[in-house]
This record gives sequence, C-alpha cells and structure tokens, in this order.
Amino acid sequence: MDNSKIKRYTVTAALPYTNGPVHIGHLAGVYLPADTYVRFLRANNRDVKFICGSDENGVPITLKAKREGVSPQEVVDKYHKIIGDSFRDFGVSFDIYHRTSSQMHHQTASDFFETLYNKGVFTEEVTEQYYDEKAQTFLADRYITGTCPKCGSESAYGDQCENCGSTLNATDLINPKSTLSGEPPVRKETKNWFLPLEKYEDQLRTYIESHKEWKPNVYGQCQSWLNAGLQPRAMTRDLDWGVKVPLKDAAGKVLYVWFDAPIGYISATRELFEYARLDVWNPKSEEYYINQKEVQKGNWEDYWKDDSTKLVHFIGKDNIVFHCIIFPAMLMAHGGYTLADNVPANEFLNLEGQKISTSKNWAVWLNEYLVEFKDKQDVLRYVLTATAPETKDNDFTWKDFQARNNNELVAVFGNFVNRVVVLTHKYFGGKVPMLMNVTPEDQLVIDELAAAPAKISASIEQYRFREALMEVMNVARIGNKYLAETEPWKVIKTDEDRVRTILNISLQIVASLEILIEPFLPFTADKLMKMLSYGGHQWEDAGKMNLLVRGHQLNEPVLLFEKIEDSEVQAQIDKLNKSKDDNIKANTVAAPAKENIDFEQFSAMDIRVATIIAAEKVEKTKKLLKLTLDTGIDQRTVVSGIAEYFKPEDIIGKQVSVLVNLAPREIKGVVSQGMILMSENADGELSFVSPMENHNNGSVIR
Ligand code: B3M
Ligand code: ZN
Repeated sequence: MDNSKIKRYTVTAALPYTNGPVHIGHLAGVYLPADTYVRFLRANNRDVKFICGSDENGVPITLKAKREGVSPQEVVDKYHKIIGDSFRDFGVSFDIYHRTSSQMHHQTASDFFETLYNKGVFTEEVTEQYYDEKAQTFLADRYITGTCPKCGSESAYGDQCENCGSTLNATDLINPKSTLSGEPPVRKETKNWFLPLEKYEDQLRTYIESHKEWKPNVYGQCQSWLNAGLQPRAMTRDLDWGVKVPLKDAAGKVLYVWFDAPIGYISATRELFEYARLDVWNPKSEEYYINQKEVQKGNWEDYWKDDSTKLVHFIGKDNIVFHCIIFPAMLMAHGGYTLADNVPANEFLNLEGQKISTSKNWAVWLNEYLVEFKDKQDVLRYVLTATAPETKDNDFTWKDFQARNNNELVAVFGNFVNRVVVLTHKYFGGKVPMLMNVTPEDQLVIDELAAAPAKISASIEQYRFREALMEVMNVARIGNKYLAETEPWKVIKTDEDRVRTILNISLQIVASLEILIEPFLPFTADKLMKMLSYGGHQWEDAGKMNLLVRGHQLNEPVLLFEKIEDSEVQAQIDKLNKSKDDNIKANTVAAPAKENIDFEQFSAMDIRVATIIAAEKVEKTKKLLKLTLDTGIDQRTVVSGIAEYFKPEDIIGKQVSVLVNLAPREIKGVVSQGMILMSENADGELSFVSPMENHNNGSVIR
C-alpha cells in the first residue's frame, strides 16, 4: 500500500488459544515482531491500533477442560489471565487484549454469521459424522483416536497422526475409538452450514496476486491452496462450547472456531472504542488491558472499513490459510471490509534443536522466565528478535542466549553507553559538553549515524526485524569504535576541548540509540531515557546531532545489562531436560476404565499372597521368568514376562500377589499355573503388587 494513502493502521497479532501459557515460540514468531512494528509506527506519530485477545473457543479448550476435570470457562479464565499478564510483563503494547468468551465477541460473531446467512452465502449440507452414543455427543476429530492408516501408529488422532505427521480424516482411522467413552463411535447424520470457498476463488486470486510483495513463504502457500482448488468448508460444528449458531434449527451447534476467531479482531476493536467512549473501561479490571486510557477518537469502523486503513496480521505459519484465504473470503462475502495489506507470517522457532512442544513441556514459558530472569525481559526480546524465524525455522539455545547477552548486549551496547555516561560524569560533572572542532574522522561518524535511521525504517517497514535490530546494534558498534580510536581517557591529559567534542558526539549517538532501540527493547529505552534525563522518542529525531544540548545535566549511570553466568543457563538446560522427563510420565493418559463388572465376577477370582522361592530365565526367551511360588496352598510354577526388569536372584524371597485360579496354560514349553499381579507405569516399568507388611502365604486378597 502506498505510504501516502495510509491514514491509519490496524495491526493484529494472532489470538492465542487459551489452553496453556505462552512460550518463546509465540513471542518470537508473532508478538515481538508485531510489537516492534507498532512501537515503530507510534514513534513515527502514525495512528495505529494494536489488537489482540484470547481465543477461548474450539476443541483444544474443551479437551483441556476434560483432562483437568474442570469447566471450559475455568480453563479460559485461568489462561486468559496468565497469558495477558505475560504479554503485559514483556511490554507487548496492545491497545486492547480482549477475549472471545466476551459478550461483545459473541454478539459480533453471531451478527456476522447472520449477515452471511441472510445473504444466502452458506450452503447447508448433511454429512455423516462420528457420534459417541454413550456420551451422546458428536465427536470432534481430536476426540477420536485410532490406528494411523499410513504408519500404523495406534495413537493417531482423528485429524492428525503425531507419529508420522500425516493429516487425516477421522473416517480414515482404523479401529476408531472415542476418547470420551473408549467406545467405537458410530456414524450419524448432522446438518451444518458451509462457506463455498470455491465461489470466491477468482476474487481471492486477484487479491493474492496483487500482493507479490508478501513474504515468499506466505505467497507460496496461498498459491498452492488456490492451485489445488478450494472446497466448501463447514462454518458450524456440533459442539457445546463456543458461539451458538444463531439459527432456529441449530441446537447443539456452535460457530467453527476459525470462523469466529478472526472476527475476534473486529470485536476487540469494537470493545476498545465502545467501552472507551462509554467510559466503562475500568483500569483496575483484570478483564483486559487497554494501553491508552484516553477516550478513543473516531470509531471502530474506521479501522476496518476504510480503504485508507492499512491492516496487517502478524501470525505463525500454521495460520496462513485462515488469514489469507478463509478470513478474506468471509470478509468478501460480508462486504464493506478492507482486506489485509500484509500477513508477515513467521516460520517456527525450535528449542535446543527440537520442536517446541507444549504436551512434552519442551518449551520456555514466559511466565516462568520472568521469575527466573527477573527484569530481563529485554534480553529475551533481544535474543528472540536476533534469531527470529523470519525466513526459515530457527533454533533457540540457552548457550546462544548467554552469548548474545554477554557479547552483544553487555559488551557492545551496554559498554558503549556506560563508558560515555561515566566519562561525562568524570570529566564534566555529568553535563553535556560543547561540540568544538569537528575533525574529518568525527564527520564520518556523524554521517554514519545520520544514515542509520532510514536503513532501520526500511527494514522494519518490510518486516525484516532481525536486520533492523542488527542495524541498531551497528550504531552502538560505530560508537564503540569511535571511542576506541579517539581514546578520550588519554586525550584528557593534553586536550580537554577535544574530549568535549568526542563526548558530545558520543552522547548524541547514545540519545539516538534510545530512540532506535525503543521498538525492540522498550525497557532498556526507558532506563536510557531516565539516565539521559531526556524525553526523546520521536523517530524523526534519531540520527541528529542536537538531541542533547550543551549543559544538559545527565543522571547517574546505571548498568543496562549484566553478564549471565554459565551456571544460570546450565540450570535452564537441566530444568528443560527434567521437566521433559516428568511430563512424559505425567501426561501419559491412563487407559480408559474397563466395562463394569458385578461383584460375582470379581469374587470369582482367587488372588493370594505368595512368596517367590525360586526364579530362572525361560530358555531362548528375553522376557520370561519361570517362578516357583509358595502359595500357602501348594508350590507351583508361574511364567511371568518380567525378565527385562528383574534379575532372578534379586526377587527370590519377595512376597507377591498371584491369581491362583487362572486356568493353566503352556508358555514356551512350560506350564504356567496362575499369574502374578504387577503394576505398570507409563514408561512400561513394572513393580510387584505386594502387601505392605508380610502376610502368611495363602492370605486372601479381596
Ligand atoms: N488461536 C491458533 C493458534 O493459536 C489460533 C489463532 C487464531 S487467530 C484469529 O495458533
Ligand atoms: Zn501415522
């Protein structure tokens, strides 16, 4: 979009699912670039609204609620607060952090659906979906597990096999089972409303092709969707959590989460304007965060329905189709809305060489980072921007985190600022000295400084935040080099005026750095501003030589960054490894309970305490031990598959529980008379089930 046509900006960041806290992958991929962009626009006096909120609908939320045994509302209330707090604490400067369980959102999404319905946009289709007869509910794909038809893994989900990564349809699964009841689901007919995406194909193609400037990964994905041909997609689902379908014959149905979630951007903007105007916004409320407390000028429609508004969606790569195909089609169908000017989607961030995984707890959680690295928000902001997965997947490692902090933030940026401020205090009582004779070498530095802001702006405007940040660091490097070459600490002995000039120029560089670093590291900019006792912040001032006037009094120097020790990052690496192990155990879902039996069936089993009096391996087998048991009734042989866990000599003398009336059967040539009871944990490790205190052999277990 032509810069001269832009009157205002609407910048959105993907609404995080409220089924867990946010981690560094989210921050690096979406929220930091978005925040940097918005801060840059604000510093340039542009009119911008930065919109986000919690995505509180959809199956992931209901699954989490089921797993934790609480209501979906409790889940979203909990994580809305945790996520919102993390964003606020990291300085992500939304104008509003809204939520899709709010009244405003339900109303807005419901109205949007109704408009499309009244325009005759949707087609109605009756399809067969899996239904759990016991739980009396249709099953979302995630609620069905079964055997993957591609790789044979037995724990594939209805929409995806996590083992081989294939995308699946629930009906592809072999031996499907409902995760609610453990029963095989049945197919049942149900009616849903579909958006005929194929009807918008030409319009979408024109739209996408008018944006050849988009990042190649985004443009390419859109092209391949369009080339494959678009299909109708259901915009309603059989589920009891979400925005109710506002139609008479739609009981038990809600809007598809990817229908209502992007409307969440619109409802948040409405909330921002309408609440502010009505003065209902309460800054103490924990419901959402509003950056500007003043009454908003204009109205929400300016930010969504005006061609002079530039709309930008910051998202991760897995959300491209929803923002570039489905949401635009919805907006086209509705009419009156502007479409996104850019969707600078990022790739993924890995952690220590592995994919970040919430379920495996392979992640760095923002709320935990803030406890362990108090007041070091900017270190993480720096490292995540410097290694942002802008063009390809990238890797975060704790060693790199430490190295970038120590070698770049401390040694380059912090060191330069500190030396300049300290020397100014030492030689001139903290007052900005006068610029005297400018030498040709000074002029080179002045010119380099003057050229930097435009380069940085250009990179930011093209969503190249890594490059922009490196340019800012370059300014600090120029400063360091200048000090090293001019050596004011030596010159002071012979030529005080020369030192005045050197420090004046150096201080102007520091003041520019405050402005240039602010979009990236707002906490550092704040400290710098206080140290310089200076209210900078207009981007257009950066690079100039008159930011700090002669005689201006600086405050005492404070250290901007401190070294991070080996032990601190080692602790993080250890924690990561440990929590991963713990989680594998804790997260393994116990097998569903078996069918009820009656007491007769239970008491038909004769289980006794027995002692192992002899044990040996069964020849030519790996797993089997032949045990001789004293059951109190007799001595008998039992074959047990425990050889991988226990050495024969270690278990002799142990008391165990044994099912003595199991019909004898021959196993590898040995007749086994009964079965000993073992407990098996999630890792497949075995433990004997024995009485807490020794009981006589033959004691009855019931
Ligand atoms: N909540 C998916 C995600 O967090 C989804 C984004 C919605 S943006 C409208 O990846
Ligand atoms: Zn598979």
